[in-house]
Amino acid sequence: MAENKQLETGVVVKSRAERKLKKPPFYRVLLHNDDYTTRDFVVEILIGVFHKPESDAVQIMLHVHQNGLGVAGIYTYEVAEMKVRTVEALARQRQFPLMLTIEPEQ
Ligand code: TYC
Repeated sequence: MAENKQLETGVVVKSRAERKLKKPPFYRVLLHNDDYTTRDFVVEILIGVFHKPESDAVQIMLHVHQNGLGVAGIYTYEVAEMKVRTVEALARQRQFPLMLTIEPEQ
């Protein structure tokens, strides 16, 4: 890692390289609509994997169904990745083509 620079004032600043290397701390997990995954399954994973209350889960599912895309949750990259893998595994067991993606929050 690049070394921090100490100015004559005693103020420590990060190098441009170090600032640029830093990844955004939070990522959105996006749910994508499709014609085959059941509404019940989407609500089930929003409750079971994304820990949404049932009323929120139904709202998110309907939003995705109507708009094509929606946010299932916001997490650090590692947690977001694990949620996606978990849901993909559950969806494939049920033969659903459900798709999820991850994007930086800012
Ligand atoms: N469009 C699906 C249906 O009518 C429901 C659905 C909602 C599927 C959200 C995927 O991410 C999704 N059965």
